[in-house]
Amino acid sequence: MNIRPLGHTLGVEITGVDLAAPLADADFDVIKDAWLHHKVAVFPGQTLTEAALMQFGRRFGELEIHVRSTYHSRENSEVMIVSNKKEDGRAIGVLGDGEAQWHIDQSYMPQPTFGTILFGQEIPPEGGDTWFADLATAYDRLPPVLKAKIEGKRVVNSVDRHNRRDAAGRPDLAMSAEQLKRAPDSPHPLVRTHPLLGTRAIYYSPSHTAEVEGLEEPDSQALLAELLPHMTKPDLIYKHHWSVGDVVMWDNSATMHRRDPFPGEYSRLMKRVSFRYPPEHRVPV
Ligand SMILES: O=C(O)CCC(=O)C(=O)O
Ligand SMILES: [Fe+2]
Repeated sequence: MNIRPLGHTLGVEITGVDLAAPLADADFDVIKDAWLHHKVAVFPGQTLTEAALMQFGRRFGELEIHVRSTYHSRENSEVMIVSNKKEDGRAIGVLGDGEAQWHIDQSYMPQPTFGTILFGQEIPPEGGDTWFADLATAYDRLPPVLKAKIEGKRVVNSVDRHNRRDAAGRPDLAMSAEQLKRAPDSPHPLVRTHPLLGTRAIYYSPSHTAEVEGLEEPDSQALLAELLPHMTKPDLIYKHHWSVGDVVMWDNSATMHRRDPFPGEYSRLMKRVSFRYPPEHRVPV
């Protein structure tokens, strides 16, 4: 295996490994360690069936069944389709060809997801880049006054409010009452401690964080607006330009991500699994 850092503070490229083949424990440990310490890991040139993708994901933890069940793969409910492709006039995947704004995956769940693994199966020639921001380094670098201001604060994350706000003309975002029951408004700490590393990171998901608890609405929005520029400084970003066969995985305890739009005449097809924290670490602290 060859391991090469990609960004200033986050991102690592790992080559010389076939993720579809059974991974020796020692190789898996090297991969997990590199991923955790660099927050985003990129594995170019992979060929993965859904079964192989699930098998790789399961090495890290129990696979999550995404609440947006409309976009589960037809073969495996653990696999989510992220795509603009249509079959019989119906979207087979979530997100279409539009922008996906900054967010932390499933931060709106009572027990958010740990890592997300995305496999690029069909990639447009332009657009659709995925940007990652390092929220642990962002936290470390906050001005002391702002750090003190957010210490001990909690936020409410709400996919329902996100859907209502952003779903105009986006039928892919709509969720049923049944799905919303699994994803009720969820309070979480605004600064979280990484369950395995002990490091701290800002835990603000711009798409999903509706308010800071205990603050009047204008103060709540002002605090979140004050934080955001510290989370998106250019040297905290790794931007991934996709090639077919790329596997990219990220740690939702220490990063957020967004995706560029791409021209709708091209097809983009990604297969996605995500995995849960160990049982004792499922609720962020
Ligand atoms: O389409 C992408 O590149 C990212 C999609 C995304 O946000 C996700 O899979 O969680
Ligand atoms: Fe995401």
